[in-house]
Amino acid sequence: MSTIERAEVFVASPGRTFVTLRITTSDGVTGLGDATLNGRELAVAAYLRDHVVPLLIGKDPARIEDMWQYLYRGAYWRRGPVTMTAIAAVDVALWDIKGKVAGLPVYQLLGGRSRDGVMVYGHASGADVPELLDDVARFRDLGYQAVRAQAAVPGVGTYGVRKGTRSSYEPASTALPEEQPWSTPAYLDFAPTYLAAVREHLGFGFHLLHDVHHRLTPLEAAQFGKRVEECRLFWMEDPTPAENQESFRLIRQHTTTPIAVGEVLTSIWDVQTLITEQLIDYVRTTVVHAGGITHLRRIFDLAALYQVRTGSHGATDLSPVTLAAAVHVDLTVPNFGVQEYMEHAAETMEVFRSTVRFDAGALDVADDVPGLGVEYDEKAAAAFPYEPKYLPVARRLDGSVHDW
Ligand code: KDG
Ligand code: MG
Repeated sequence: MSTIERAEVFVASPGRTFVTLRITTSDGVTGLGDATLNGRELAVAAYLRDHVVPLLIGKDPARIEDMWQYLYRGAYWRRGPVTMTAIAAVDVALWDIKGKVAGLPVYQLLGGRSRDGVMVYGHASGADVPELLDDVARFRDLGYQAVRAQAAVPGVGTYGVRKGTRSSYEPASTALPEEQPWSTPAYLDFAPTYLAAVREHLGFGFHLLHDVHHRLTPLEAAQFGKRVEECRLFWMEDPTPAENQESFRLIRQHTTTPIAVGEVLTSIWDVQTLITEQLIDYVRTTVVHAGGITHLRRIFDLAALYQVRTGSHGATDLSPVTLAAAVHVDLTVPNFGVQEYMEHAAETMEVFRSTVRFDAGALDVADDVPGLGVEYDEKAAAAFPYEPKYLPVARRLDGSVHDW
């Protein structure tokens, strides 16, 4: 029997920080898992190195389900982003190994293709409305069928707006969190106007998305959703902090704007009420933060029963390993909605050699590459030592901390 011989945890910052788990079997087969938790990376690296890697050695890499149960149920402390990200890294690495052993891409092991490609949405942003309109048009020209739009609120600014010519608005450039001002009234006055401007100038021939980043109360979110109904958004994302699921009942009673939630939720129990009460339209849980392919599929299957579609988180803090795993899952599930996609920095792609390809607004993987189709170049990674970076923190104009 093949056994797990080695499990290594790599922490490097090629463009931004990634934590990567590589499992090697006694037959010399390797599998990769992403273990990146933005701004709290070393907590997961320690959880893996100190508490999980010793449990893996000598185990059968083929028993993916049993390993998941062992790491989840076998530990007294359950759920939460650190635990679920660590379990995800092991789970995804084992799926990668299973695919390589079988000589099949992971999507074949999950039941095969349900679609030819995975529709993605890109991130358009602007320091003002004309800049935002140009950026949305640029994404349309690149072939995107779905675009998220965020503009800086005058006098306040908004997280999610790209700086300069960088392809991403993250990570923050400082070693300590940047503090950004926030004003809900200013946002509520401005955001509906630029979403309307996007439709007025660029039409309805593509899906338009918007991320509220958990910043509103349920009533404010209901008002916002109502105001933007004529823009026919694909979704309004994270209108209120997701830990209070009852909020969504109130929002639902007032607006038909579709709702997407779940990028910070990490288990099927965290989304159970949202899904079974049909309080959301899209579930944004991801491979990396929600326990890997094994657990994410359970969430997506539950969602399918309630006509909730998938819309996995996919910003650049999710490594190319997660992006590949997401595409394999998205290709197979019946209730796929959309996949978030931000191009990784060139330095990131020097370290992660990925076979995932973008074409005509969709991502796909090669049919003849076994496993996930991503390799980690340890030597290239050595040129990018770990650099701590944090997400910004929002403060209201009176100085108090606001929700992320
Ligand atoms: O780690 C948080 C980031 O990924 C953040 O940008 C996520 O709101 C986000 C999104 O929708 O991608
Ligand atoms: Mg978001």
